[in-house]
Amino acid sequence: MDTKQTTRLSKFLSLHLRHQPAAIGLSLQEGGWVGVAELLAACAAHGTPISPAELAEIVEGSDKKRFAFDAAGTRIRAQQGHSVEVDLQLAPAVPPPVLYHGTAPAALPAIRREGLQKMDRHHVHLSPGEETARRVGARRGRPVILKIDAAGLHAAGGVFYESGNGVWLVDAVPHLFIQEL
Ligand code: HQG
Repeated sequence: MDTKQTTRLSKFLSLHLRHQPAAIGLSLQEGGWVGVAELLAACAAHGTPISPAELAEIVEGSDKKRFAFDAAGTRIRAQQGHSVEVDLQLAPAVPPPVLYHGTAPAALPAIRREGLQKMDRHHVHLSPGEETARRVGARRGRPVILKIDAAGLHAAGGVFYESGNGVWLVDAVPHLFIQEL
C-alpha cells in the first residue's frame, strides 16, 4: 500500500475503533476490543474493504502504534484516544518524573486557569519526549510545549496509566504541575 492509502485506512479505523463504532454496526467489547473478522466484514460492508494483510500492515506500520491485536491475534483495539465510553483496563503505573504535552497558544489562557483537561477524550495525553509533544502541538499550528511535573502530580494522588504505545494518560493536570517551556 502507498502511504496515502495507509493513512486513509488508518483514519477510517481510528474513527470507528475510537469514536463511532455503531456507524458501521460495531460495538466495542470490554477493553475496547472488536473481533478482527467482524471488523473487516463491517469495513467492507461500509465501502472500505481492508484485507487481513493490509490490516496487519496498518497495525505494525503505525508510527504511533495506534492499534493493537490481542495475544491470539483474533481481536483488535485502538490503544487510546477514544471518545466512546470504554474501559481499556489499563493498570495504574508510576510515571517518569517528567512528561510533556504539546498544545496551541490559543489554549494557554484556559490551561493557566484550569490546568490540562481531557476535553473530548478519556484522558489527558502526555509523552515522555519533548519531540513527540512538539509534533502533537504542531497539529494546531505553532506548538507550545508544557513540561509536566509527573512525579509531583503522582505524589499528590494523580493516577497515571501507560497505554501500550508509550503515551501516558491521566485524568487532569492542575496548573501547579505545569511549566511552560
Ligand atoms: C487542549 C493524537 C483549553 C490540549 C495526538 C489539546 C496525540 C485545553 C486539546 C493524541 C485544556 C485537546 C492526543 C483546557 C487541554 N482548555 N484547551 N483546560 N486542556 N487543552 O486532540 O493531546 O493521531 O484531544 O492541549 O498525536 O492534542 O489521534 O488531545 O490541544 O497523541 O493517534 O485541548 O491524539 O494522536 O486535543 O492529542 P486532543 P492532544 P492520534
